[in-house]
Amino acid sequence: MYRENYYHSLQAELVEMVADHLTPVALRYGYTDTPLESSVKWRPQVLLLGNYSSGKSTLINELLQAYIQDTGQAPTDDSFTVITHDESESETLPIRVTDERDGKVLLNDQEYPFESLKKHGDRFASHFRMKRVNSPFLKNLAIIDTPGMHDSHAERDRGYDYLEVVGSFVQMADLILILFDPHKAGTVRELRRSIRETLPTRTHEDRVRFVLNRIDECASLTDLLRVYGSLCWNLSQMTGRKDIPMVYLSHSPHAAPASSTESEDKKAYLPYLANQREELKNAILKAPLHHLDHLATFIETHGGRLSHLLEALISYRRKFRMFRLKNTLIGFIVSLVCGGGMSLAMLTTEMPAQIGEYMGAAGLEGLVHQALGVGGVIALLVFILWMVLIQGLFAKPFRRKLLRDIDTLTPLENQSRKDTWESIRELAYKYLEKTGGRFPVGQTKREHNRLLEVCEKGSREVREALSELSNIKADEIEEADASPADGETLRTK
Ligand SMILES: Nc1nc2c(ncn2[C@@H]2O[C@H](COP(=O)(O)OP(=O)(O)OP(=O)(O)O)[C@@H](O)[C@H]2O)c(=O)[nH]1
Ligand SMILES: [Mg+2]
Repeated sequence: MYRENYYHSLQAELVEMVADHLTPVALRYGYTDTPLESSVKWRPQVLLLGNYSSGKSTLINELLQAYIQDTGQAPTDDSFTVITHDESESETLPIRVTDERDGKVLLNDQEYPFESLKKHGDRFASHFRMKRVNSPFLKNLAIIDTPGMHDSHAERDRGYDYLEVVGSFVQMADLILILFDPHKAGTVRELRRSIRETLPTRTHEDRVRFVLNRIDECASLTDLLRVYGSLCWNLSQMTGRKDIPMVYLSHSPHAAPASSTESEDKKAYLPYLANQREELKNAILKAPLHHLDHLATFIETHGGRLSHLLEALISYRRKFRMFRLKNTLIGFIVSLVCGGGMSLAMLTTEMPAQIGEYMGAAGLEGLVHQALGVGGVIALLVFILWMVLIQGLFAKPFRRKLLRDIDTLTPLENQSRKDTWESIRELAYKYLEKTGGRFPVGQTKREHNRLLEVCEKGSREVREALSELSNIKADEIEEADASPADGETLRTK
């Protein structure tokens, strides 16, 4: 209970951190259209991806201990189904689907984090749904079943951009299981593209688990090793990693057809591998911890990007201020030269004639004053003219040049700076173009300082709280049944 309370309190504070410090900045500078916290405020999500008939739905039914998702050898399901807990229904009743909601409702309900998926259109909405189930397994997490991936499908067949949709779910998910089966161990085109193009850009490796499912269908241990080797080779091609990722070997004892004694003998290896299904279940049950980790990374990533964006905007204004300062100085010198030139011209043309008329010292002094006065007025006029016309005339090409060389606004000394800049470069350009570079820079500086503070101090303390949480053992659960007071979990807010 203590652990659970600690978890919920930490999650609430992280979401609050996003809502209070990141979202207002993100909305103001066009970084997002919807509040950032809307995609992370919900419960932990486990996403199941894989080729068709790899056993995704069978695994879900096994976890929930009820037939919730349809299964079958042919491609069975072409929907994204969110399966979540129904707290209102007693868990003592038989496990079943207690409530179903269609995509249109889900995409418009603020309670859920799917608002940002509206961009995928109506065809996607009609392939999106939610099932609420009274299974205790779902108490702290939601599972998302997805349409199996194919070789034959082109994007237009589905009516929506499948890879984009998968990308959006991948971004939201706290744990992603990718299932393969021995018949198509990493050879399905859509799955290859998802792993190659979608996963690396939208998530972190530690949130992805690879599963070779249906291993009971390998004819022998040799066959299994051959399939495993070929899957690892395909994975290394898709992920670009040299090391072999951990692959769970799993099968569903309930789904396997009754086999003949001869093939049973060949599969004598199976009992040694059966426990990996258990490990898989345990990994899924740890999704809440991944969720907190995901939230912390979410804050670091988006906070880092936003502060980089603000830094570039402030640098733009600094460069422009330097330009104006230089230009003002030049204008000042030019007006001094003009005024001085005028005074000199007056003195040199008037003085010889006046001296010829034997002017007195007072007359000479008056002439000098007059020349200086006229020179001063001329200097002032030239300066005003310079500031109003010439400054404006030079400012436009300077602003255009700054936008053209937008990469010079920020130092890109390492790969991580290059990556964050790449993700907000376009945004910085659009914002500067839209505002013409005129925005309240004082406010931007304050926001930038606050973001740095939240991201650096906040993320350090979040990590500390996370490691504290993972150290709380199950047997301590009962010891302290008290929730930490609000604001105690994290010191920074
Ligand atoms: N032998 C064996 N059969 C399995 C196993 N897991 C699932 N199956 C069978 O494989 C078929 C496909 O399983 P599903 O769970 O429907 O697969 P899916 O990945 O959900 O397929 P789509 O919804 O079409 O993407 C079903 O007939 C299952 O009974 C397994 O571990 N071993
Ligand atoms: Mg299915």
